[in-house]
Amino acid sequence: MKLIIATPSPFARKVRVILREKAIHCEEIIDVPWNKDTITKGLNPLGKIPILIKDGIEPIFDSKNIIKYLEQINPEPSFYPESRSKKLKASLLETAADGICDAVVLIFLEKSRSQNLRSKAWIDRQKEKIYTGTQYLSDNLLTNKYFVDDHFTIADVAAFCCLEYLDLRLPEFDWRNEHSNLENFWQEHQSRHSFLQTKPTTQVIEPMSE
Ligand SMILES: N[C@@H](CCC(=O)N[C@@H](CS)C(=O)NCC(=O)O)C(=O)O
Repeated sequence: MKLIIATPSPFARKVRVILREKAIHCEEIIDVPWNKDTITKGLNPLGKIPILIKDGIEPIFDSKNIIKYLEQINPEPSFYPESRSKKLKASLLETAADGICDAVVLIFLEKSRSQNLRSKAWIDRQKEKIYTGTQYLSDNLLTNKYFVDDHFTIADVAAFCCLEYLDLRLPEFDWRNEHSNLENFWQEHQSRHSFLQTKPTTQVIEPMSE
């Protein structure tokens, strides 16, 4: 089994964390999906990572689909709660954390365009999503150790990956100071092996043609 990743990607990181937590061996292949020679072509019609490649089945793209598949082939430990309402809560939190990351990616790309083409209104629109999304995470965590129930779920994985992605790409947003409960959550989980082994790092990407 192979997983195509990019080293900064919070979406790939969610999958990488789950692989480690479930002790599933999987080779990780590093790609730069923004570059012309990306290996995503022919594997994901959307040209995005992460993509899981396994003999005998078609490539699985999108982190949520990959994690669902990993849950099927290796159910323990499970990252989605049993109860319908808690499962929904965990999924909503995952989507909020992913959505924050989507907005961060859009700002990063906008800032990589030449100065005269950048839209401040567009950047501000994405920042608003980041702030309201982070507020949502904070409001749902309260002073708990885990987002849902008393278990480590996909919500915790997605939120943690999201927060460290903010550190990497939007360090000017001081979420630790704004939301002390998220900072406590980060402190609580930051020494987990699956997180330490998958810390995000930047990649050099080709300049985009205007
Ligand atoms: N919803 C997707 C998002 C994946 C995504 O946005 N990946 C980015 C890297 S962080 C990508 O490959 N972008 C390349 C592109 O949009 O061309 C998931 O959860 O897997």
